[in-house]
Amino acid sequence: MSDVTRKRIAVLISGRGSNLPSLLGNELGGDIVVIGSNKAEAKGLDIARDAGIANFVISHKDFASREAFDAALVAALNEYRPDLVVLAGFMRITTPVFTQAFASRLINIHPSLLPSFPGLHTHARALEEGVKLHGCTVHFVTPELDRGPIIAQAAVQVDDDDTPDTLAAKVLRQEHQIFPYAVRLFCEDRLHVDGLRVTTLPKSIHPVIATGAARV
Ligand code: NHR
Ligand code: GAR
Repeated sequence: MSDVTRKRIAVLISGRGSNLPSLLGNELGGDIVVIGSNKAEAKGLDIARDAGIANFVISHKDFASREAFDAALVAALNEYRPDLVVLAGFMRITTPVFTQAFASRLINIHPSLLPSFPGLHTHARALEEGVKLHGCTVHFVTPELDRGPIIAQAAVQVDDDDTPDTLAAKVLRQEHQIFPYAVRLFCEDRLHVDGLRVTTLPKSIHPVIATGAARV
């Protein structure tokens, strides 16, 4: 894909950044131009530094309201002109100040099979509820928490001896498969959203190639 069509991707994290290696190590049809965190101690920032990717920290603790924090985050991200903003283990609930700024170009990975288990502590809750299948979801972010249109999901089996930690590890392996896949579909302009339903358009011939072929 030519540089003109490659998307500029911004990623937000809060912790280890366990999804970053899979995003950095797969062809996304776009480039990660910046990685931001709301926590200065986030280990994922080291991954950004090691990869030579621009990075920033904006601590939510420095702001009096969620809206003020979100406005600062929007301003910081906009400096990098992102086509897509990816929440990859970002742990702050955002307000409409944030979701409207990046509407239709904001996605999140959530560690459950949504709409089951929105919010936090998903693995412990899945075990408590006794579900036999658990998993992860990549979805567009809307103002309503963990309720946006679903792009991709993967399921794992819950075994009798699973603990929240073993389940989290199993789910993470799936996250590393579906997250780059979903980002790539977005970057290739192949996602069509109709209400809560996302359908995947077939890979189209690049317009430049199509024009060239027509001239032959
Ligand atoms: N913002 C909106 N508007 N909509 C979504 O769907 C969002 C979002 C922001 C983050 C990620 C989400 C997840 O995948 C996400 C989706 C944080 C919390 C939370 O309760 C819940 C869900 C998600 C992220 N955070 C606490 C808060 O008060 C702080 C917890 C902490 O710092 O550890 O913001 O799970
Ligand atoms: C992943 O399981 C991701 O789905 C989840 O955090 C893990 C990554 O965290 N995201 C959320 O729970 C969002 N609220 P890490 O970056 O610390 O490895």
